[in-house]
Amino acid sequence: MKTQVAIIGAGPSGLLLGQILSKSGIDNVILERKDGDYVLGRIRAGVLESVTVDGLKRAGVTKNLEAEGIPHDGCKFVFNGQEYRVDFEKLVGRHVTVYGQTEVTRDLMEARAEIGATTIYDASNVALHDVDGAAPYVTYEKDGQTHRLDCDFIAGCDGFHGVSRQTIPADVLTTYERVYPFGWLGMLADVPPCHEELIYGKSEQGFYLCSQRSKTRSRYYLQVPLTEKVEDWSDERFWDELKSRMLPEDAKNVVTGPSLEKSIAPLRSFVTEPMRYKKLFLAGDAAHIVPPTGAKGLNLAASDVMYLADAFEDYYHNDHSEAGIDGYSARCLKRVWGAERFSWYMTKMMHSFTDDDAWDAKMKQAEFNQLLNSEYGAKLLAENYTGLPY
Ligand code: RFL
Ligand code: PHB
Repeated sequence: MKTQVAIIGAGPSGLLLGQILSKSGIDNVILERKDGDYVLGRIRAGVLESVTVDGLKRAGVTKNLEAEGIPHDGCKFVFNGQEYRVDFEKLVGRHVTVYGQTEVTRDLMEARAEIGATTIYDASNVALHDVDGAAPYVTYEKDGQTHRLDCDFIAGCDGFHGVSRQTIPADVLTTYERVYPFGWLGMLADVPPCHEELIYGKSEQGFYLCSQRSKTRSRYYLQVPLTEKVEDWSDERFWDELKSRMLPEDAKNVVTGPSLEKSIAPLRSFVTEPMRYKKLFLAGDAAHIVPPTGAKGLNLAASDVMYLADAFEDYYHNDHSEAGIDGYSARCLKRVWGAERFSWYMTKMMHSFTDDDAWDAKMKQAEFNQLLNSEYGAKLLAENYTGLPY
């Protein structure tokens, strides 16, 4: 088989890239190691910046988003008993859209099926070859047979544990990493949200987040030690712990019900530079990870993909111009580092670390006071949360 762009991974990065390229007349094939239902079963992001909405518009996949996405003009912070609403619209004239990653992925999968573009699910042992030569190709196994996909370029959209980044010689890459000493226990339930906007909270027992997917579906998170096991968290224990961390006036609005999903995610900051090696381009979680506190992971994936689509469009529609391709990594990394800083700052301010001392506690309070007391502080948070310039 031969294509112009081989895409590794059918997460949001790979599917969005594939759809934009197909709309632009650039042939592409996606290779995914899991099946479609597995990919859809991963419960992850819920907050879209306008750059992500623009990416979905560019891909022509906004019908459901327009009907079901909920614009949020602000969110609430609760810090050791004090509360503050960040009014995005008033402060920076922008909003975010609440719409789940599961729904984004489903919409992109359906749109890809409609145009008849090729996605090969259950592709095992995907291996990238000759990425530093003129004729790269990918091999994979499916139904007991080895197949070969020849291509001009490879887009590594295969997440943090994928094969693409590992294909790049170690001496070419520089990586930067912070691992946090706690995780987030997430729970999804078909109950109405406790508040019309998201609540990011820090209490004595740790961080909590009240998020939502729709008027009838809620997503909640609790900071937990990495030693916690999800089996030890009955629904009852989860609800009790959540309510005990919240302000009493918010806790009384929590509607409880059986969980649809519960899982623990570790928190990590990670960046690899550069994001391109010869014919291979990394996008999304394959190149960088942010802790979820800033709601940035999916949004960074979308901006990488838009830059990469620009680069391929420049190449294929502009006489094989390599300007976009050559500028890809630097263009992405500028935005990536901005989002890394914001996610790291939000994570530090809103979580209790086991080695926090009295000094750290005072610093966190002083950071929060900047939101309460300074319009500039609040504006900076609103600008970062709703999305840095694209
Ligand atoms: P994904 O989603 O990991 O998809 C990669 C795909 O590649 C496949 N794959 C391979 N395929 C073939 N061969 C191989 N060798 C392969 N290895 C892997 C995988 O099966 C998979 O299908 O990466 P992608 O597409 O870059 O998308 C990134 C986002 O998923 C991620 O950044 C966000 O979910 C992060 N995130 C959030 N981001 C936001 O913007 N807003 C949020 O509110 C938000 N909340 C979250 C989050 C992530 C979370 N977790 C679980 C880490 C909340 C949580 C709890
Ligand atoms: C979510 O709804 O899953 C969500 C929302 C905001 C975040 C992280 C996760 O910061």
